[in-house]
Formats: sequence, C-alpha cells, structure tokens
Amino acid sequence: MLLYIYSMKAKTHITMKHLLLGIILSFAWMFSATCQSSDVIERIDPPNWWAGMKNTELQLLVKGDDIGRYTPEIQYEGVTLGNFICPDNPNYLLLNLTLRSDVKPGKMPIRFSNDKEEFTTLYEIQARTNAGNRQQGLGPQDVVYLIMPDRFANGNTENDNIEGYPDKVNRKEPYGRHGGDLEGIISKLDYLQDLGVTAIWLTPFQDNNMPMFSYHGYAFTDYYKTDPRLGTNEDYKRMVEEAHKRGIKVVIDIVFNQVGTEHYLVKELPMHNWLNQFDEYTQTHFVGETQPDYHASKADRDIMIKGWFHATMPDMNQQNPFVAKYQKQFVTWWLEYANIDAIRFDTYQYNDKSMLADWAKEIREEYPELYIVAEVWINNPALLAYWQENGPGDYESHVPAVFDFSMYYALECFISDKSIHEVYQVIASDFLYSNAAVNMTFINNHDLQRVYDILGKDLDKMKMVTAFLLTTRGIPQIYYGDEILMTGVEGQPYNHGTHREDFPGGWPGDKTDAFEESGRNEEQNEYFNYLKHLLNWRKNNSEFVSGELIHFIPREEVYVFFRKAGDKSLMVVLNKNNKDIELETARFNEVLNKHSEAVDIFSGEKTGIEDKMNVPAMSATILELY
Ligand SMILES: [Ca+2]
Ligand SMILES: [Ca+2]
Repeated sequence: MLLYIYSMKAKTHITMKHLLLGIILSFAWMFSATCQSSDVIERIDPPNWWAGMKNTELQLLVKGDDIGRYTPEIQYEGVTLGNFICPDNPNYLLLNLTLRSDVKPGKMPIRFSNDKEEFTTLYEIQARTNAGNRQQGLGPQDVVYLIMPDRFANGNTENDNIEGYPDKVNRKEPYGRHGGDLEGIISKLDYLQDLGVTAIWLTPFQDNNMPMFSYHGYAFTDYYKTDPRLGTNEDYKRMVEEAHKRGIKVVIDIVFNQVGTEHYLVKELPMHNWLNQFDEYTQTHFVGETQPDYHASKADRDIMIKGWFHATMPDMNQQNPFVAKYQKQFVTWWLEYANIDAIRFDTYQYNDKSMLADWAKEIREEYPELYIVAEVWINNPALLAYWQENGPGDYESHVPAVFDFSMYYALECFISDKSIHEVYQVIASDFLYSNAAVNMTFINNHDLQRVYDILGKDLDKMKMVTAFLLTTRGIPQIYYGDEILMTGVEGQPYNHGTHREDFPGGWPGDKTDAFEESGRNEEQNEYFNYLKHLLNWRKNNSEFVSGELIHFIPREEVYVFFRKAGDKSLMVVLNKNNKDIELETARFNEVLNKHSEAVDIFSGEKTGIEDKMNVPAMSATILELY
C-alpha cells in the first residue's frame, strides 16, 4: 500500500495579527466542533512534549477511528505543521511538527476536519523543569545496583493484581509475577544509600500486559505507561526524586529491538512495514559478530537484525523512518519527564545500527551529560570495542560505553583451572577501547546464574572477586541480592525465573527480612559488611578508582595492580592460591618508591612499605599508599 503524504505551506513569519487570528480561530474551532475529540481520538504518542528542546522536530502518532480520513491543522505560535501522513491503516495519522525554540508552554489546539465534521483536541506543550540533578550521567566514581522491580520489594499489595491484566501474582511460579513494585523500591532507598551504591538500574517498568512472563518487563505493550502492577508514571518520577535526594542516580533500561505481541501498535499495525516480518516465522541467529564483520554475508546480517528475538516479541523495523522517530522520542520523553541520569540499552546488536547511531548522537546533543551503556553480549574485547564511540572499525556509535562481558567471562578463572592471567589479559586489551574506564563491569546480572552459586558458595572467593570489581577500571554494577549472597531458588534448577528470586523481607509476611541485620545470618552479614565497607570507602575515595591503572604480570596466581591519584596510590593484591603467600615487593618499586606509608582500607592499620608482605590465601589486600 502507498503512503499518502500531504505537505502544508510552512508558516515562516507570524505577526501579532496572525496570533490574534489564531487564538480566535482556535476558540471558533472548539465551539464549532460537531463531534467530540474523545469520540475519535484514542491516544496521541508522545502524550505531551516540552517547550525549548534543542531538537525542534516532533512527530505525533495519532490513533483514532478513521482518523486518517481527517485533515489536521495547527494554529499555535511557534509551531509549524510540516506535513501529515495517513499510513496504510486509516486509524492512524502521523503529524510532523517543528517547534520554534521560543515556543510557549500551553495547550495547543489541533483541529481535525473532513467534509462531514470537525473537532479540536488539545495537545500539551509543557515547560521544562528547572529541577536540579537532571541527567547527571555516570562515571567511574559510581556503582550501579540492578533491580528487577517485580522481585525486590512489594510496597503496595493493592496493585498486585490489576483488572484487564491476565498475568496474576503467583510467587510459587518462577516465571510468574511476584508483586514487587516501585513503592517497594522507594521504601528501600535508605537501605541502598546505607549500603553505599550511587545509582540504581531497574529492568523495564513500562506496561507489559502480556498473558505470561510479563514480570521481566522486556515486552513493552505501552512505551509511555508504567505497568500498573509496578505503579504509575508519577510513582516512577517520585522514585527518581527520592533517589536523587539520597545521592542515588537512576538508570533507565531502554528496549528498541522488540515489543510485546500485545502492543497496540502490533495488534493494529499503522503500516505494513512497521515490523520486520518474513514469509514464515524467522528468529534472529543471535550471532552478533555479523554486525562488525566486514566479511559477513548480507543474509546473515539481515537475519541478525530483522529476525525476531522471540515469538512473543516482534522485531521493530527501524529502517522505517516513522518507527525510528517514534522510538527515539519515547526515550527523550522519559528522560525529560523523570530527570533520568543514564541509559542501559538492551539487546544493542540486534538493532539497525545506523538508526542507533543517529539516536545516540541526537540524544546526547539534547543531554550532554547523559551516559549510555550498550548491552553487547559478546566475549571478545575487539567485538565489544567496535560498539563504543570512537572505537575501531568503520562505525561511529556515539555510545559512550559497553558492558564488559570479556571481564565477566575472564572471572571464570576463579572457578576453573584457568589462570588469573585471563583477567590480566582482558585489562591488557584496553587499547582497543576508546575509553575502557567508563565501560560497565559486573560479576552478575539478571541474565546470569547467581555469582555466589557459580563460585561454589565460597565466601573468600566472593570477597576477592568483589574487591577486584570495585577497584579495577570501569563503572561496577552489582545485582540485587548479591549483598546477601543469594543463590537462586532453593531446590530448583538455575533458570531465568530462579535467579530472579524475591529478596527476602521485601514482602509482607516474609519469614526473614534480610534488609535488616537481624534477618541475615552470620555469613550474609560478613559479606554484607565487607561490601558495604568497600562501597562506602569507594564513594569517599573516588579519586583512586578514577585514576590511572598500572598492573604487573601475575606470578604464581598473584595479581597486583595500582590506581594512581595525584600523590597517593592504591595497591591491590589478589592471591588466588589456597595458601598464604609471602610477596616480595621489589618488583613494584616504580610505584612503591614514591610512598612511605600504607593504610589497609579494611583494618585502618598503618604500616611502612615493607620488602615482603604476607598475603592471606584466596584474598584481596587493598592498601592506600601515601
Ligand atoms: Ca505490589
Ligand atoms: Ca531487530
């Protein structure tokens, strides 16, 4: 089917006379309406916009019964309706507007008419907020705490089940909904501040009205609405405000690649090519290498980005410019609405990469401090570096950071016969990145088996891996429940449902409350206090973790590195042996010679710089050097 594109003569000069005429006409339209806008218009996306955005282009997607058979007109000072498009489906209309930078906030009338009738609807252009702490970005001084909202804390049992949402609460079902929500997260912000994290990342909170598996949030059914089982948009905004008050930034999880089959734009497509569709169901092959690889076949590349991620998650056709604009705008809308600081970008390699590059460039022009980290799930620093801005290869992503999956996989050396040299080698490959210091490092996330489980419930290893994560380069991310050594659902095999288990104490009536010291066992408290100490030390000594990293070749499974901060240095010694080691320090003299005193960050004990130091088995020693 063809697209029908109508051009309207652009208004380039607006006088006072035009303005008055516009106002009079606007009122005239409203009172002359022969049908109510509420009868016809179901929704407009985005639901509102803001005055004074740097990007002056705005696309409105209007949905309503036969709305495509109406002609829209806008008379509002500072706004030009460039063109409007009736796509294949007459129940949609796409309006392309230009908003002058000095457009005034207000309710902008949009008049719709045809030979039979006319009506006017009001579209709100809001003033931008002057609130502080807006889009602050993240840096190496930060530590991100990942939360799956359905599984963290249930602050409002009234919203557990919502009429019209068939996926009901069942805490016994690992893939079911469990009832956690935004109110629960707000109630635990003091706990998180005390723990010492400086940012929270929530897996998606947007509407996921799917018949099953809706708890994970990655199958949007409405881009602009918080899932009512988690709360309201106002609750989300309040959560950000409350987090900011406590010095905690907020990361939003953005999904462009797919939506849920129950999304209104899937159930009633605006255009035949709104989604990527094949003659028969085609899944992506999940081989991300096909994107940077200049030897890759076109067929392989196409199926990577156009194949569906899952049968319940249709693939968005971002080569359709209307889809691209629609997706770009919903991110800006959330950032502007809720003053979010950073973006975690889901399934990055599965999208059209030129569209993503345009988006990242545009949004960082709007919000220069914004931090974006792309989920590129690949265990190879070269294939990761390709996706970072100013990286190798012929592609410019404009994305500041990627998740360091190479580092994650190198940590396997702690559970296998592999050498700690694996970790050294990952760090030695940092020349590939334009800026390894801002990549996000992690030892666990919602897609991976619980780290304490992987480490064989070995507390010493857990502490050592944690110490490494929090002192090497990068922005560390930890996963909810790591602090209490969660290992998945007892007696059930590892799968997505079971390593996204409920935080004990998050639900009214839970037998134990691990948010409280008294609700944690001895081992949990030992680790909790270790992590808390490290996080709070890190928060107050961020100059070390932002500084230059110098490392030495691991010998006999002992890995030593330093972080430099002006006249001070940090010395980290990881001993992966099951026995104590006497470490000769002469090899590190290029750093040690500059210092005369060492302070252990855990004990606070001061010593001189000795020729030999005792390093306990399977441990991390962390010393501030003066
Ligand atoms: Ca709830
Ligand atoms: Ca795709």
